[in-house]
Amino acid sequence: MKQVEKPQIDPQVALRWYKDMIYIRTFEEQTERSFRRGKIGGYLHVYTGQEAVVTAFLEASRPDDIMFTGYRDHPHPLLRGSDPGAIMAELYGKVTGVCKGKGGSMHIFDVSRGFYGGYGVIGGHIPLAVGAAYALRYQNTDRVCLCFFGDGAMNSGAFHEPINMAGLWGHDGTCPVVFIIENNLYAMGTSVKRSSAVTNLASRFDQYAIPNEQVDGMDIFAVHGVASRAIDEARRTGRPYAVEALTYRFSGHGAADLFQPYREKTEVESWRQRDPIRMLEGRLRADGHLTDGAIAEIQAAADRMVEEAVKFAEASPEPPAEELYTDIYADA
Ligand SMILES: Cc1ncc(C[n+]2csc(CCOP(=O)(O)OP(=O)(O)O)c2C)c(N)n1
Ligand SMILES: [Mg+2]
Repeated sequence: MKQVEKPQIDPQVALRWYKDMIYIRTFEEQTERSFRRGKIGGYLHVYTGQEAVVTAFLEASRPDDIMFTGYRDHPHPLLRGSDPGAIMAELYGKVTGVCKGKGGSMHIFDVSRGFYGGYGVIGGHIPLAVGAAYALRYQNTDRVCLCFFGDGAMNSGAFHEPINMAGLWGHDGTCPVVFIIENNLYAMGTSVKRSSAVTNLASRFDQYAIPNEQVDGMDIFAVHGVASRAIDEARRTGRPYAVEALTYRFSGHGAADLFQPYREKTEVESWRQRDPIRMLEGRLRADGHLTDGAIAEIQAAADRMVEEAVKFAEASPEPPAEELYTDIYADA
């Protein structure tokens, strides 16, 4: 892996990252509790462990840039400012949800924040993101598209066709998309080693003429450095760029994956030593920018926001039956 420079970041900015990561982890931990209490139905996949990736990429992007991801999709809109109550209500299937309770955990969508979903079909959003990136240039803007996906998605057919087109359109400067591979080592219970002929996933983009690099996905400073470079490059040139973030998920694949027979507890423990939140916390503490008191306050503020979101979701009504017939067809 290429060593990245660690620029001196303004401590106020690093503190904001810290608060953001605490916020999204607290939200995710609450969703797991709500799922176990039967309040959230269907599927639930949380982002715990991977926080540095989305936080750094969103920090490096502009608010008018757009993004797509798979089904670990709660943090993206939350960090772009979507109302946490509306996101929680969506998971609860309530009418006040950001998609009126019809999407659920895997299909969050908030176009007002540039968030184009939230997809349950593995790799299915990659062609959409490539098309959207093309549209951004076609409309003469300098906005870019961020497309997050997992290591498993790279072995789907839906990966190769759009990546080829992105590389091709990139020759003309008409595809400003940044592909963010979140390599958390597993696709459900299957490890990268057991499923990928080439395990340096970034290098696969060489075949499509797309510049690429790997980064330590647990170190937010490193991710932010690479993210800034990749996004600036895509914006400036209109060409795609790929970043493989080496990360890890601390929870099971989904809420039903309790026993995790495909990995050793010691492996999870050793990755927890590199928890992205604790790593940033350690650095901020060592530099004198964070005290025990401040940590407790930040956690309490996140707890309050999430508690409010739960109260709102619980108090909200179910969608009425007529809602089954709305939002089915787009108005031409
Ligand atoms: C087209 C398709 N095939 C299979 C599945 C079943 N499936 C759900 S999650 C998953 C693994 C995806 O792993 P990865 O892309 O690494 O994402 P992660 O869960 O690690 O974030 C699979 C195969 C699916 N949802 N869609
Ligand atoms: Mg994975």
